[in-house]
Amino acid sequence: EDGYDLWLRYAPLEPSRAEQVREVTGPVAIRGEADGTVGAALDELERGLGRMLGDDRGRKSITLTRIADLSDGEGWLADSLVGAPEGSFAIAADPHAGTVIVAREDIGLLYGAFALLRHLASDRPLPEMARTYRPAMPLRLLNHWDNPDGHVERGYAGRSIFDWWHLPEKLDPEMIDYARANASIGINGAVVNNVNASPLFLTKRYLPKLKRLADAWRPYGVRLYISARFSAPKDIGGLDTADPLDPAVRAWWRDKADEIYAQIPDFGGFLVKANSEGQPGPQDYGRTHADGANMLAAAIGDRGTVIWRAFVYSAEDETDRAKQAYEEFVPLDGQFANNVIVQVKNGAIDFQPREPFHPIFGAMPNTRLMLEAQITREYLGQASGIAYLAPMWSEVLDAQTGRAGTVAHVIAPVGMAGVANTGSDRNWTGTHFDQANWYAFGRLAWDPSLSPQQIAREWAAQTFSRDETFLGKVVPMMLGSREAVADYMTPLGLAHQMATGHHYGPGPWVCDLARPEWNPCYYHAADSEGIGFDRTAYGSDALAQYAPEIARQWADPATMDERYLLWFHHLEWDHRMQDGRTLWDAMIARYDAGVAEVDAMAQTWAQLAPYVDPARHRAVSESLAIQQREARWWRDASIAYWRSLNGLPLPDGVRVPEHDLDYYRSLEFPEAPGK
Ligand code: BDP
Repeated sequence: EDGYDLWLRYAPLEPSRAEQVREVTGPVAIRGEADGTVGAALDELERGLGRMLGDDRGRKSITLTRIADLSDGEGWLADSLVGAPEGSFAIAADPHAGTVIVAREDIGLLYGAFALLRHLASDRPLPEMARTYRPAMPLRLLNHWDNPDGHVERGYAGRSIFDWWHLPEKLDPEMIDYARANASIGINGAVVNNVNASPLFLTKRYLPKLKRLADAWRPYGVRLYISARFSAPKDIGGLDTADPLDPAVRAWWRDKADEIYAQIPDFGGFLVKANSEGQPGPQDYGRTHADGANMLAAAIGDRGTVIWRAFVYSAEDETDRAKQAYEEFVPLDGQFANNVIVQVKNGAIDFQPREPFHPIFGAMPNTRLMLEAQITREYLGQASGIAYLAPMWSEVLDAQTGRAGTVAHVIAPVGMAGVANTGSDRNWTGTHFDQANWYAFGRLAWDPSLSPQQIAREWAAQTFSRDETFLGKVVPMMLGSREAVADYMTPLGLAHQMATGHHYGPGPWVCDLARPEWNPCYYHAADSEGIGFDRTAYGSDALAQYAPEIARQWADPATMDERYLLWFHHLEWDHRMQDGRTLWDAMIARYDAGVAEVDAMAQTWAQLAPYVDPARHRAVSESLAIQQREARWWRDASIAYWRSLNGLPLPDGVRVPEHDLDYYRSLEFPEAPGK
């Protein structure tokens, strides 16, 4: 086993499970046409059932049928799909005929085939399978930060999976397996290039390459999008401006959109990072984000969507970085065209191990908002160890905005995007457990009410083993892994303590970079007296961007969720925590809890050798050994640095950092992937 098959391994079922399954399965039949998407569904069922059941497919049958192909008397099968969103499907158990998958669109039949296989491959009781399945939100996208030269920004799984060099003639078979994997979890679009966008993707030379991919993915319901460089009319169009109000610029984008749609009729649209971290944008011409987005939206018309990112902060702006996106975007609420979506990161800084939800959610009721999460682990250990991210995403999705329900509710009419963690590594994601993050992202985008526990369980059952003992140990291990990372890196609401540039390892001592908000010191604000970023009314007042009831709760360290403590408060080292301990003692306890959790994960995994093939077992063990070392390094370096400021003794019995601070400061990692 090398991990290539992801969660679509379809390992043979144990005899007892196979016998139960054969009571509800059998030969596969399709009513009506079986090309394209439905053909893919049939192929997948053949592959999956063949591997799980062997030649004996069961005593009943599996029938795929579009609503339009139902016969008289079968209407009841479609009742639950009336008004259901695109992609919905139902699985029905008919005591005589066996299992029926019904959908309005072909893509629903493909999703239904995958859901059926997932259910059979998991350890769930079979009768639970018969119900209606509806996606909670229409757009469930991956954002690839891949460059034309094959480098993946913040990618830790090798080179890009997209071979722009050899497209359009050569289509790697991986491109089909990629689409299958996405379809299996309901992902229905992919932005194929980095938000720090090369204008190449808008050139005539690239169009056939893009078309080849779009054609290959169409049967799987994966629409192709590109990141568009705002200055393209200048870069490649021969114009001397990219001003969004300039008629020549507007015409250039309209022609460009027409050119793309002529080749790719279901092209998804443009994703734009504008006026952020040096990227060009409408503000270069004194125009607003709305002016820029609406200009592109006019070019695309009702054929697709412009997704405009809200990840902005500026070098000149002295305002708390956490406040800047809200300040720039909320005043524009209601000014964006209908086919513009504003894509907002889960938190107000940047994909940290823990951030409170972004205050924009709920604050722009007249704008279509989409959530951006990061699947690749830029700030959570990158390519080592285990950090299962579903608990982090659920924390945000379930957060009450105090204005418009939960974040999941706010984004339900629009969607979710995840910065992909795929690469050329044989197992796609660098580590085997990072496959779970790709999987969990898709599952949560389909249904944010799924619990991280359920997702971990079904992923682990399909990926490794259905054995009850195995699942009983691996699932809790996954569930605790992200909290462990938050604890040993940035406990109690600390953020952005990672070393400069590559973000690998600790750098709390970094204070002298050109832009204040690039420095870890800016975020921890620690000195001999205390630590934390004061975002209360006495500090930056970022709290005021939240709904009053939430701001009130978080304004008081005695009532707030202490996991966000130092995000909002600057406190003395001897501040009393809710349980009576001092802040210093509590911080050390969290660092130690993180290290202990990683040790426990390694021990648990060692016990699971009997359930996992040797190659994957060893790979995970080695990865966990790296994480054990990194957890100690983070803890020790951080504690050594805080002690250099506060001079406090370590609580009794607490381990002294292995090295002195100078040692940790001197470490360099030229081999860590740069940007
Ligand atoms: C940060 C990354 C940077 C991205 C940026 C973004 O460090 O590489 O370009 O976000 O999202 O997390 O635009």
